Amino acid sequence: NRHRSLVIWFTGLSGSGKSTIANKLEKRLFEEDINTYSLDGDNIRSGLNKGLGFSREDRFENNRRIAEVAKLFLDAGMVTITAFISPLKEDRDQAREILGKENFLEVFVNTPLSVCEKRDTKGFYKKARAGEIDNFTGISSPYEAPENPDFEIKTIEESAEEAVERLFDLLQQKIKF
Ligand code: GGZ
Repeated sequence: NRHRSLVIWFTGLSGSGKSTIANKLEKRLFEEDINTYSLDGDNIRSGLNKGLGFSREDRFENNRRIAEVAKLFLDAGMVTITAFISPLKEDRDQAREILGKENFLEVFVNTPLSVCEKRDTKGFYKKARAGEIDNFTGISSPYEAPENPDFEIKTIEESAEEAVERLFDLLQQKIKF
């Protein structure tokens, strides 16, 4: 079951649903025998990028290294999913440049800040509002929404399952030889 490689670059606020959707997508691709791998905070910020925080410079370096690692996976023939906030247009553009625009699919998980804050699954927003976390995206650090994403998911209008099916349909065309 041969296929092209591709990087599916998710962007969205903390709590927007990136990981949930990325995990379901990974499962869906795996079921179709597509070689896939996900990069996320659990396997990148805890290892390769341990020591990087959330300042402008550290986020830049976090995103740059993620793009470089994704490039290696791309060379290895994988359909690679990245699930990081990647809040700045400049950093996402750099990732697109590193990977080559034909290999890069920007997916905007568009959940309003008010909804992410209301969910507050990890209690981060509450802490950020209380000033207990600095540079928190959406509260005390900017999030620049993509103006022209390759794919957009509005999680208040669409379930994760529906979004994954829609995305999978697009990917089938993108990755077939
Ligand atoms: C944003 C933070 C922060 C600050 C810790 N700002 O909901 P989470 O917990 O699991 O996802 C967030 C994650 C963001 O890391 P990324 O590598 O995706 O960010 S970036 O692309 O901007 O480099 C959140 C947690 O880390 N977290 N402090 N200050 N998110």
